[in-house]
Amino acid sequence: FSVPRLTYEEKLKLQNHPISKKLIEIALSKKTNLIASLDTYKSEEILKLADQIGDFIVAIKLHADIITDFSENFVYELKKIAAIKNFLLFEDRKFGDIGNTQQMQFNGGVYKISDWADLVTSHVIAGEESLQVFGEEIGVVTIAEMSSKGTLTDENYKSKAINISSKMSNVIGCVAQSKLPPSLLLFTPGVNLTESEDSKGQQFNTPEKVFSDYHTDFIIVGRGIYRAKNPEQEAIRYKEEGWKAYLKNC
Ligand code: S5P
Repeated sequence: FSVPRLTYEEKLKLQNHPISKKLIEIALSKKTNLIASLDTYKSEEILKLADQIGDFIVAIKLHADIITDFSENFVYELKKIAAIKNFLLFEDRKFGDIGNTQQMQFNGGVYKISDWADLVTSHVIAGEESLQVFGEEIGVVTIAEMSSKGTLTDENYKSKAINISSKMSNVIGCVAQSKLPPSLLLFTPGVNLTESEDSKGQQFNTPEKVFSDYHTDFIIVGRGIYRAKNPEQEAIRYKEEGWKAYLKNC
């Protein structure tokens, strides 16, 4: 897409969904475009990290099914920290089934995602109607393109996923590794300041690269923060690098 880079203020005017508005408002007020992916096993560890890094992020992304001791109390405590520190909760469920099954996975089971998540990820593999089941309150972020080596999300898949995403009023943006139409927010994982890959197919870029080349809106950082000796210090570093890269490229 040969579109000019928009500022967050300009992007805010294009948003119709309360969650996308909220995300951009948080970004502007805290001067951060960082989403921390806290992919750790223990709820206590996630709560501790959330408290340490909450001031420097727009959202915490979780994989609820990684957590060994997931509980209603954990959700309660995490929501408390999110309210105090002003960030959103993003469940990276990557739904990928027919609408009826996705609806049950979204509302039921152990995690009751619809009770607490502000945002969820979903594949678009099952087509447009499968996304309707998430309703209008949650911000849906579709997976248009993956960061890993050999992913099947080629240009054809990606453009179809983007087309569907643009049509759906509950979809606020996409996970991708390239530019999107300006009405969709771009979330880019695979961001790391020191590593270029892992041993399991992940490919990393720097914040500068994803802002200059992809015009991303939000960087998603996992191991770069939660695996660091000092996660708070690294969250500050990614926050500053991400904001600097945004200002330089807008
Ligand atoms: O294409 C993708 C999509 C996602 S949501 N590539 C990804 O890496 N992710 C997620 O982002 C992945 O599931 C993980 O939670 C996070 C990246 O973590 P990191 O440790 O590699 O930074």
